[in-house]
Amino acid sequence: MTAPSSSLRGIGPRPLHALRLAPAEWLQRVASAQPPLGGLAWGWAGPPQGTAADLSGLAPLQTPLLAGAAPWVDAWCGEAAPLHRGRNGAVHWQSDGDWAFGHLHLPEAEGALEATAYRAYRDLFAALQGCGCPQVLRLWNYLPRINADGGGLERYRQFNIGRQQAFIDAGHDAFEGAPAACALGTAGEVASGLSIRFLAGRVAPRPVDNPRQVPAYRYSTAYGPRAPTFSRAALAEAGGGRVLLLVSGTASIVGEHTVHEGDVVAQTQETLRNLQAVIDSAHRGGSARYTLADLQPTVYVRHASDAAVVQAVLAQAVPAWAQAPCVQADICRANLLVEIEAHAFAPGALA
Ligand code: 3EB
Repeated sequence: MTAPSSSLRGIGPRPLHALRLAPAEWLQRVASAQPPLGGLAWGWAGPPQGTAADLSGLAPLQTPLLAGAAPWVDAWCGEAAPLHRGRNGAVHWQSDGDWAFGHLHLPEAEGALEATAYRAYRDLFAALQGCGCPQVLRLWNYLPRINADGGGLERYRQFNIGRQQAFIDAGHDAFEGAPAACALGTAGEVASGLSIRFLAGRVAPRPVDNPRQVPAYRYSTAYGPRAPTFSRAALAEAGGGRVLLLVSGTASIVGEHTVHEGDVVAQTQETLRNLQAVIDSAHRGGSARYTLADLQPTVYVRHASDAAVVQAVLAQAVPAWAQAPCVQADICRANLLVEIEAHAFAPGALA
């Protein structure tokens, strides 16, 4: 059996941590007495399957790193052991009783992205019920050819239809209260399939909005027949008297429209203003305080050739981000050139 759940102990969750690790450090942790719940592997396929190290909660991404970037793993770790693991269809998860991290990969039949997204989320929600951590805090979505036409509708918009319907059918908030998320392209062909990772807990996070932007779940039909299902950010008590801020993919959108089309410098600057607005908004949700420099960012650029200028803008605005990890990926609107997601822990409590 696992350690007693903290609900029985009558106090908040045991601490959650996020660590950026080199692959060798990930392997050490997997072999340790306190293995990670899971992680996102960037530019690394993990150890060969079936080896002692196993993939242990690791979900490699098919998004290529920029030239010269070293592979890394974004690991999510609790402090309790042993972990319990489970599987529901394509969904795999590990949990310490307070936190769960999971992943799924579903191959896609040509022309069936909406159904694939629906099935992925239906199975994901079923897995959450079974794992004792029914509240999703953060979702990472990766799909091939995200901006391509999928038979009269952009593939990202098809994905949004299936995702929103699955939220509604499972009784999860598809509008106010939706989790933090991102949705990016992968380098593969359509058949390579939809990949989702998720972080979940026992307690629903507090959604955070961005007053500069229309909530994505209220986008007009100009951006597709069904709106994307995510909040701009989420706050969660993370144990140890800390609050975790999870910032969704953030881009150069004001109101609901893309601004600075074709200008990657201005898009990066607008994205920074949006990130600051999300932080300001998060401060109204409790006593934890964050600055841009506190955030652990992941930067996605549509064109690898833009990476240097984006990194220069970021390093000037936020010196702590001089080494921000930067990945090439298609972003979910064809006119967006850059997107930044982030998370941070700070001492405090929710209001
Ligand atoms: C935007 O603000 C940019 O569909 O889950 C950012 C974060 C975006 C999450 C998602 C999409 C998603 O609309 C795109």
